[in-house]
Amino acid sequence: MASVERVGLFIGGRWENPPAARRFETVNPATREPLASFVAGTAADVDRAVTAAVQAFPAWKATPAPKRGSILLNAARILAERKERIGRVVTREMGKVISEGLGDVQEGVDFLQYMAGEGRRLFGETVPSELRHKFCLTVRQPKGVVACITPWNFPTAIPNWKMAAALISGNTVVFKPASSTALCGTEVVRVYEDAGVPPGVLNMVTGSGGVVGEAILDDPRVRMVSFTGGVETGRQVYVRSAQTLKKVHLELGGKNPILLMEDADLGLALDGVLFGAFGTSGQRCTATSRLIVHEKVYDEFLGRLVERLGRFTVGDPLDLSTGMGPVASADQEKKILEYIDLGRSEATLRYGGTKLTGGVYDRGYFLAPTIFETRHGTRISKEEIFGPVLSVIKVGSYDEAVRVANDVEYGLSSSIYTRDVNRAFRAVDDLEAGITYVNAPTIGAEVQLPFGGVKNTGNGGREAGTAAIEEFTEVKTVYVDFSAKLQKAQIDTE
Ligand code: UN1
Repeated sequence: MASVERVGLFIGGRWENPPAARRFETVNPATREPLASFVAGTAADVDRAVTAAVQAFPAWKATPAPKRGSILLNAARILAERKERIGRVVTREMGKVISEGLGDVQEGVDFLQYMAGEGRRLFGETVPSELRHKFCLTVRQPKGVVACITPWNFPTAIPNWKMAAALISGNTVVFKPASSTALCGTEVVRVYEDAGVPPGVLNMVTGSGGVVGEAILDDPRVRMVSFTGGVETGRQVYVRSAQTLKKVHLELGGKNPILLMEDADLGLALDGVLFGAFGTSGQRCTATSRLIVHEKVYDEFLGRLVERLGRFTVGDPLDLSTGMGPVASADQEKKILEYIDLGRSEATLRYGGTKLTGGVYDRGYFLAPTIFETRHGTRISKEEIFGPVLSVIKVGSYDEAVRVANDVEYGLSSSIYTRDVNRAFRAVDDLEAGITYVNAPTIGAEVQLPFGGVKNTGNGGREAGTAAIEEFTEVKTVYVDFSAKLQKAQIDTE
């Protein structure tokens, strides 16, 4: 432990590194080398972080939103300057290939720039009154202290999504990054600190969900929690937050389909399926985990897909020629291999299905990209695996494809490949998902549009775009009566 960087908690603008604190380390999933060590925060640490956020709130709320925006613009610039270095930290700590590590950071830069501009909007509404000489409008106000609890799969992008939206809205933040990517979370916090976010406005407490997460959820001073992660944890976050009547924003799982129709451009679809299913080793909420293929092109497409996978490289994620890196952790590897075993018993393995061994593979958590041919209804075709495992399902028609696509508990992203414009627009209507792509895979959301899903993917919220502002603000309704007399709504009806 001596050789790795020792990161502290960030509370009230100070990095705290109590020598006696319990600590944990993050590990490079490609090599199992330790990267950095972190404080395993306690309930008392959370209490101090929330107190710091409460104390910083009035001044931050009173800071004009365009001024808050200029601080976020500084953060965007600093993050862009550090993109190469932090992109490598993403790859080393989480395992996604370097082009995607850089993309993770870029998504934060984009979002900070976008949210900086929101500082000059934060629009309310003006609405006519039913009475004379009365003016009605709404303004957006911050909620107070909000908590951002983020996952390991987009370890810099998602903290930026949540924190930039929270901060431009005038909230103060307690941030708990995923434990396995705490260095990425730390890098983001350092950017905000260097950009001039005042002490106490952003606080980071590292540590476990069971200790730090629960202390955050139980604190009545935290008015909102924004959580991205698995559906089971999301459900626990929701239930636990009910005690303090927090607003809960949840982004949970997906079982995202590509519908491949018989008239599709198969070459285009091939690139899309490979990127959608095996990008980030399939560890995106938006990953393509189901390929629903029209029977007329099924054999041809599957043959081409398997042939392409034969030339797909798995290996060192820092190497620019690598197609897919390791999965993110030993836990991930174990869970995915269990699903692969299940798949062998209930479906036909068409490609991969193994842990890779020998050479660099023995140092990390490397799995082969895996394809199962299956009928709709098997567990691998319906449950979120969160790994490089694609279920391929044959259908006889567009209507059957939609029925299969919709018959899962999730509804985050979806896609159709077709050249028929009518069918493309019908899919936009028919697919039960928060996002539908036409002739593009299920991944690749842009920050200026709302992001989120239906059914068990969440509880109705959206992040990114202006939707994020709605999530992180309260609406205040203002009535200004300039008639100089008492006017009674609903009673003075003449
Ligand atoms: C996630 O998988 O949790 O659309 C977020 C995408 C990325 C964001 C994914 N821009 O795949």
